[in-house]
Amino acid sequence: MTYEEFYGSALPQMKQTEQELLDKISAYTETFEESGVKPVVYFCSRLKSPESVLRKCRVQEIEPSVESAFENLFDLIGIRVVCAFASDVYRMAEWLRKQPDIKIIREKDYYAYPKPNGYRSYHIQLNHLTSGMPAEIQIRTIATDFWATLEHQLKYKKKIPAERMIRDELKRCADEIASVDISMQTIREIIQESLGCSEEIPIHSRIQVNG
Ligand code: 0O2
Repeated sequence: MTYEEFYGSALPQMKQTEQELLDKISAYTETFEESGVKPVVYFCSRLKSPESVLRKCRVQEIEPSVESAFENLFDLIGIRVVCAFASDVYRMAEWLRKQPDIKIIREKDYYAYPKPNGYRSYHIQLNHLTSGMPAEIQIRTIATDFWATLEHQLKYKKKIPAERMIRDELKRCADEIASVDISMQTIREIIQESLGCSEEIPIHSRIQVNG
């Protein structure tokens, strides 16, 4: 099924909302240009594929239709922002909360409180007030994005006998990566302190390595 067939007349507005959110994030990154700091390494977006919507409807045991998807799912429009350091993730979330054309519906801090499989990311579900459309922004560090991208490729593979061992290994990798992420953040803070500028957002206390 094509996107046009599934989303019908809602598709142009979805694309416009997606673009407006991308433009906002682009404007955010530009505010740092003069300082030479690059808190956002890259960002991207996607409209949820019809197959993925129907799969999620099945999992959530809701009617598998576009109407029900718009009522129940917030990530039909999805933006992913990949940041350099952990503190950049929280700074970005704080900035989003201040935006007048966005109403935050729900925040899920899988960065500080990872999923049991080791997944770490900060999810913000919002309503774009100009279009009235829901969207989800996922914010993570480049380190946790590396893990999530590879794990996403692996998790839809067919069931295999060593599944348990692979799950444990992936979790171990996620925790090692999280540990490196914290070390990189610490190095950054030491450098900043020695230069006389410190982070405004204390994050160490919020992050669990072994979630
Ligand atoms: P796609 O691109 O949609 O086809 P949310 O309700 O969104 O805050 P929740 O409750 O975990 O988070 O929902 P869900 O549906 O499990 O996940 C939504 C999206 O979050 C996923 O989209 C992924 O992008 C990401 N995600 C959540 N959990 C994991 C995970 O364990 N591993 C990875 N790699 N990504 C995850 P879809 O549906 O996978 O893809």
